[in-house]
Amino acid sequence: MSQDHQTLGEFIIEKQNEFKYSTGELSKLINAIRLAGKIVNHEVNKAGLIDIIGGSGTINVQGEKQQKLDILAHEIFVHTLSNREIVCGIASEEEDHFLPINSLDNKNQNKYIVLIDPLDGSSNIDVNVSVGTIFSIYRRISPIGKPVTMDDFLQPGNKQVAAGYIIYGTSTMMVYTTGHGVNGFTLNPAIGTYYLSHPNMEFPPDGNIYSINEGNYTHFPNGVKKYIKYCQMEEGNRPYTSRYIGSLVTDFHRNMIKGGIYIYPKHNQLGTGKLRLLYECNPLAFLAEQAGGIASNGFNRILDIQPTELHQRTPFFCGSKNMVAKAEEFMGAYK
Ligand code: AHM
Ligand code: MG
Repeated sequence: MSQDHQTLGEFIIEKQNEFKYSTGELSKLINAIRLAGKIVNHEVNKAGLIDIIGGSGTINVQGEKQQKLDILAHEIFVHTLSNREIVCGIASEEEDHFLPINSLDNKNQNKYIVLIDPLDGSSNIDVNVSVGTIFSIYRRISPIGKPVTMDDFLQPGNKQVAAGYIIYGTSTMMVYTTGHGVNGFTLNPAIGTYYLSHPNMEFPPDGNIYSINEGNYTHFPNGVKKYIKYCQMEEGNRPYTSRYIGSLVTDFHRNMIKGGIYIYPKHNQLGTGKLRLLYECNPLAFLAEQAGGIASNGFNRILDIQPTELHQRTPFFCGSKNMVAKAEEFMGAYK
């Protein structure tokens, strides 16, 4: 990446200046996520060495206890965000309850809360497949000066102020939106700086990739079964090609660049989807819409769902707008 490319730090400052009355709080928060992401990236990159320096539950050569990477990523994000005193609460896929953040000097004065999936797809780490961190930022609705409440976290996705992900892949990227389009930054690991590599990312309106775990076929709703057959039919630009990594951020990222649809439908035996509305679906839905795509539960817009619990799950249909619209058509026709 040449020096002509804008760095993420420069981009954040430039964008902050575009908001007339901005206090810089959101910029600081995104900066903290950028930093935590770099630390997690460093840990993820060492994953293959764990067998050499000591596996989970053992003591490594430095005498430190090894931790599972998803727990470690959770702790890195929570520490980085709470030490910098820029959020009033955090909810993580790795914790049952939300964490109120109160600092002694700055008692509950911060206005943002963060929801985070610290290391999504972590079962892929053992086989050296890309994983990601997903984050979602809201303005609190409870009064400043008081501890945060559950209602601050149970806001519909359409209230998000910012959302994004960090993908720890062949290269590490941070992709985020503050509601003005989607931009992607690639980390130059030699100097620890992210550069704007993917400005104004957009889902192509059509694509030829469908991403779904077809091993669960018998448990899928009829609409999804019929849609899969439609994807496989020879007509126009079909059959589509099937690509499923099983690492949500990675599947989403590829589909956004190439055009495609990701589906994690309701599992008939479980009665729900697998993915979490607050930590996974809402932030990716915000990004998808900002990139000209669609995110739905098969019938309705993800961002309009009123959450009732922190770890709520939902079916998820997300990607290129014409493809998701077609899948929704099948869902409606074969209930
Ligand atoms: P996780 O939060 O426990 O990592 O689970 C989420 C992951 C997603 O990254 C991925 O898309 C999905 O689970 C894969 O699930 P499955 O193995 O059932 O296809
Ligand atoms: Mg997850």
